[in-house]
Amino acid sequence: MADTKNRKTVSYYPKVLVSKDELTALQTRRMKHTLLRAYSFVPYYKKKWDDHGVHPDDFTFLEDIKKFPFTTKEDLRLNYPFGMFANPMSDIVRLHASSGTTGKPTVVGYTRKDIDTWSDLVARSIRLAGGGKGDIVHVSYGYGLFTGGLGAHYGAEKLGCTVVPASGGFTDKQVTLINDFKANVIMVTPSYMLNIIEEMENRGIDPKETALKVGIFGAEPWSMEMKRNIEEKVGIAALDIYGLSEMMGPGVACEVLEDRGDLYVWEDHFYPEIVDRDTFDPIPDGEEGELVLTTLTKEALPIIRYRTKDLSTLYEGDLLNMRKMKRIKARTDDMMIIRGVNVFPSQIEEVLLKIEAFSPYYQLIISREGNMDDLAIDVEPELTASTQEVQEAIKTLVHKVKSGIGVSVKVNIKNHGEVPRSQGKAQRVVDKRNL
Ligand code: DLL
Repeated sequence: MADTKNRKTVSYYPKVLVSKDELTALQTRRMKHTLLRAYSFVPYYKKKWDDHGVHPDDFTFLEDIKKFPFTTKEDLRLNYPFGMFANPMSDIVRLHASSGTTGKPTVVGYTRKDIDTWSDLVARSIRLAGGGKGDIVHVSYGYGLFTGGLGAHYGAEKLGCTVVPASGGFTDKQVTLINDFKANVIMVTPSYMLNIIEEMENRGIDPKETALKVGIFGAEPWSMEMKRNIEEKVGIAALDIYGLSEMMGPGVACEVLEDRGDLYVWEDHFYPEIVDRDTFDPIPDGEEGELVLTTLTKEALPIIRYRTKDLSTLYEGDLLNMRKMKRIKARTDDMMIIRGVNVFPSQIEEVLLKIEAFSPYYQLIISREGNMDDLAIDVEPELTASTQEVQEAIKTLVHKVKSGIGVSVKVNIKNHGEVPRSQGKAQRVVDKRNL
C-alpha cells in the first residue's frame, strides 16, 4: 500500500513517509504509553476510568480506544488551572490559554519536549505547504496566550526561515513590513488577511506585486470561496492549517501543496476519530461528524478522545499514508437554527462571496420577532459597484440563500468600513436574541 503512494515528491520530509503498517504500530505504541501516563499521573483520568470500568490494560489495538470515555472542554475547566497536567510544574516551560468567552479559560501546558514536538510539526506543516529555509515568514497570528503566534513562530524558526513576529493589529504597519521586508510566506487568520489586503489596496499597493507566494491560514472556518478570493487578489497559494490549543495549537493538520484540497492529519502525533454529532457513536471514514482527537506524544497534557466540536470527515489521501480530514465546515456550536432550518455561517459565506458586487466583509445578525428567529446579513458593497448592481446583488443573495440553504434572509447594506474588521478570529455571528 505504502509503495503505491507518491514517495518522491515529499521526500524532503521523510518522517511523513511511513507505511500504513509502520504508522499503525507507532500509533498503537504511543497510544498505550499515553494511556498509561494519563492513568498514572492525572488523578482525574484515573477516577473517571475507574468509574467507567476501563483500564489502560484494556487497550491492545487502536480500536480499543473506543472503550475510553471522551474528554471535553468542561473537563479542562473543572480542573482549572493545572489539574490535568501529567508533569510537576517544574517540568512545565510554557502555558497558553483559550480566551474563555464562557466562564474560566482553559489552560494548557507544555514541557520542553512538547515545545520541540510542536515546533517540528509546525515546521513540517510550513514545509509541506510550500515554505522553506530562506523564506521570510510574516506571522500575523496574535502572540500571547493564543497559540497561533508563538506556535507559528517556533515552527518557522525551526525550519530555518526568517521570522517577522508581527502579531495582530496595527494593520498599516503590517503592510509596510510585508512590503519592505519582502515576506514570501504569511501566516494569519483568513479574515485578518482580508483586512491586510484592504489596507494594501487603500495605500495603492497591488497585493500581487508583493513577494508573497504562500499563505498559511487557519484558526477559524473559511469557505472555499474565501480561499479563491484571497488567492486571486494576492496571487498566492492559500493553504489551510488546523489546530486547537487543547491538542497543542496550530499544526495538528495541514494542507499539502502537492496534494491540494483538505488537510493531512499528522497522525503520528494525533489519533483522529469521527463520531456522530448527536449520539457520539463512532462513525466510519467517509462520513461527516464531530472530530475527536487523542494526543499520542504530548507529555504535559495528554488528552484522550477530546471532543473538538469541529465538523469534518476523515478519508485516505493520495500522497501520504496519514489520513486526510475535510476542511472544517463549522463548529457544532456555530450552527444557527433559523425557523427550523440548520444553517452554518460558512454556507452563507460561500454564496455571498460569489457575488461580485459584494465585498467579503459581512456579519450575520440573528434577532427574534415574537417567537420567530430572523437572520439578516450585514454586508458592504464593493466600492466599484453601481447602485443598480447592488440592488441586483441583494436579490441574487436573497434568492440563492433561500433556494440553496432554505432560509429567508434580510440584507442590510452597510457603508464602507461599517462592518467590523477582524483583528484575529472574526466574529461572524451577532446574536441579538438575548440582548
Ligand atoms: O485556533 C490554533 C490555531 C492557530 C490553528 C493558528 C491554526 C492557526 P484555539 O484558539 O484553541 O486554537 O481554537 C481552536 O479554532 O477547534 C476550530 O474550531 C478552529 N480552527 C482552528 N483551525 C481551523 C481551520 C487555534 N483551519 C478552534 N479551519 C478549533 C477551521 C479552525 N477552523
